[in-house]
Amino acid sequence: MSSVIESIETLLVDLPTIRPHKLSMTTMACQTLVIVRLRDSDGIEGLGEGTTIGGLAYGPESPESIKRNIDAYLAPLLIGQPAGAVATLRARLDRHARGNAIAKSALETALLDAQGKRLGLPVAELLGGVRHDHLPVLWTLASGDTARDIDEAFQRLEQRRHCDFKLKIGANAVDDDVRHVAAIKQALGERASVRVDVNQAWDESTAVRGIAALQAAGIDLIEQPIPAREQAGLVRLANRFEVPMLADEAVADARDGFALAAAGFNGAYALKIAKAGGPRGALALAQVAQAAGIGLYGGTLLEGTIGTAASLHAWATLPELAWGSEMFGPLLLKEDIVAEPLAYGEFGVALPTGPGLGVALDEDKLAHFTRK
Ligand code: MUC
Ligand code: MG
Repeated sequence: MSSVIESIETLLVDLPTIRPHKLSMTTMACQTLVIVRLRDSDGIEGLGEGTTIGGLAYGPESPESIKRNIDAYLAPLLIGQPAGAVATLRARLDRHARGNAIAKSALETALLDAQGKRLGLPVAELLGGVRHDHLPVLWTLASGDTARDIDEAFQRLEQRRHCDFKLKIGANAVDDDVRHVAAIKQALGERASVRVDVNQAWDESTAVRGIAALQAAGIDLIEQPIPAREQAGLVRLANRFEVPMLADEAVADARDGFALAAAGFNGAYALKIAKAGGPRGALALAQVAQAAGIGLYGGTLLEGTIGTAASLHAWATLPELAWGSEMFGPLLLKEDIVAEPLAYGEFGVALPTGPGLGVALDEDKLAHFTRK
């Protein structure tokens, strides 16, 4: 008889960050991962991760709601079902539960990991096949201190870890933010690409002023300057400036991507498995973007190794990431819960090999960092 899903366990895992990470809406000193352990009747275990930023500061799902909603509503929809029917099971989750994209992403990841292990194939092979086994990864400078950010950037360049940098702005007055960004760009010069993420903090007129100054300072990409729902405003900004706009919170899945492209947006899209309800949904958005001639960027919600690996397996199948990726989440964490870390180097990261995600848990560390 074919394998069925026997149990789904969810764990809240609190990990300290290497330094405070300042975004427009919150400052993180710790990251909470929701780890999913899905066990099938043939003894195979699938791992998944659902992670967000700053409790409820980033979006409508918190780590606690992700865990609770999986336990109470989503897991019961999967228990007893055929384990390998990933597409059917994922559709079942959408039919019976609205929203909760991060929780669904964690479960889809666990289903894919288990199925890959069952078939002896990496998740990327289940998603269409590997086109790139080393992906570019930028670093986010967000210590809140200009001199410390410049030091950090030079360190990363010297280590050949990262050569593109994203700066988190929007928490301070625009003029202060522009001064901070321009100082970093001036210090790095042509050695690095410098981009900013405003995380929705500006209104449109503030954005016009801020973006004009950032463009003049040589910034390469402006991420989500205005609120997610102001799609018309984002289209206006994209058409007004030469420096491209990167839509992040404004574009979660393929439908959002279609609407924004149809409205005349000509920037780039940040793909995130967490926004799209899993790797498959993120790739569906990628296909819409490709059809519309919109460039892609591999995004993160600062996941740990499991969520980052799941994203890498998806991005590895794409023909091109015009803006690279930001799959650095594990590097922001002081501690990890996996046996082998991802292999970062040469300004990127290697796609993990081995069946499924290619990631194994370190049970001692997991037990130590799991919330009691
Ligand atoms: C975001 O909005 O892009 C990605 C990198 C980072 O530092 O925060 C995230 C979220
Ligand atoms: Mg962003």
